[in-house]
Amino acid sequence: MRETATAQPNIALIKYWGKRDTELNLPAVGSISITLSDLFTSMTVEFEDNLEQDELHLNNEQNDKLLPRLSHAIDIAAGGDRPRARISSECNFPIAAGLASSASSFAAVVVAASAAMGIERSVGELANLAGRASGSAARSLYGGFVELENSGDAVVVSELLPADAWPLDVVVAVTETGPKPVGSTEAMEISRRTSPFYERWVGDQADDLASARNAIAARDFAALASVAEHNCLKMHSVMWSSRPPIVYWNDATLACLQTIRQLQSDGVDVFFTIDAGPQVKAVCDTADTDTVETALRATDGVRDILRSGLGEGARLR
Ligand code: 2P0
Repeated sequence: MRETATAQPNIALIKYWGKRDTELNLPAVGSISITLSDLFTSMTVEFEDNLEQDELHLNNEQNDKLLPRLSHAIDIAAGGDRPRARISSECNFPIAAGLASSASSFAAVVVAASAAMGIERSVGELANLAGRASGSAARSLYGGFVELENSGDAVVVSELLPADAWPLDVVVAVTETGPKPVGSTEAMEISRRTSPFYERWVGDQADDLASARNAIAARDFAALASVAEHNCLKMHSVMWSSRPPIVYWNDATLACLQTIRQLQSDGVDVFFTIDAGPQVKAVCDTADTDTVETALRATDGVRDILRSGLGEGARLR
């Protein structure tokens, strides 16, 4: 009745923003991501008949704030009539700041809870359960380059290319360490209801997915850079044009984009992407990682740098 699973966050290159079914948490658009190797969340789930309610310890401290969503994820994996669970989590990077901590947490908790209940499930089934807890978590069940297809009543997630087939690095410029002003779940609904660009965003996603899929198959860095930056800025345009506006960026976010533009004009293979937070993720050729890190470290307002390669999907430890 006790199992531990580990999962890494993933960074979307073609973004998920908006839901077509909030009840089942089904995304309105497909997405393509890369799973990281060096940032991780480990989750231990222990079911205990004598426990009155679920308990969560995050990095050895009791945490009641994240407990409701994790309890819900365990209900999804183990059923609502399950015994109560003692959950303990370790995470080696800042949570709730747009670093995809929810993806790795929910992927790991669904794998650990299923195993602790003795239920054997395929990776595809686990991805669907993780996705019901948090859309982006479905992608962290797989390693390398991952596509989530949005079709029917379930999501279909698959590996486009394994991590070692095209070694890229991600340099994260941390520009703010506190929690974000509005969570993605709520922000997506605001965008769906109010942004005049939302329908166009959903309608154009298939083209961006096809471009990214082709670029990944051909390992064409320039093509992937072009569609990933375009898709990211389009998602943020939807956010900015929502009412109230959803603006996750700060001064340093924009300064990092300028640094990356300069690196690109110096011939460095690097592109940016930004999620529901102010951090900038620079994706680069592994030969250029030190150059990218040095430039981002020297950028005004950058507080910290995290580096990662590409890694594998969620698994039992
Ligand atoms: C993504 N994001 O594709 C996009 C890009 C943020 C910006 O998926 O409501 O935590 O739990 O399904 O997965 C963040 O949203 O949202 C996200 P829910 P989730 O990575």
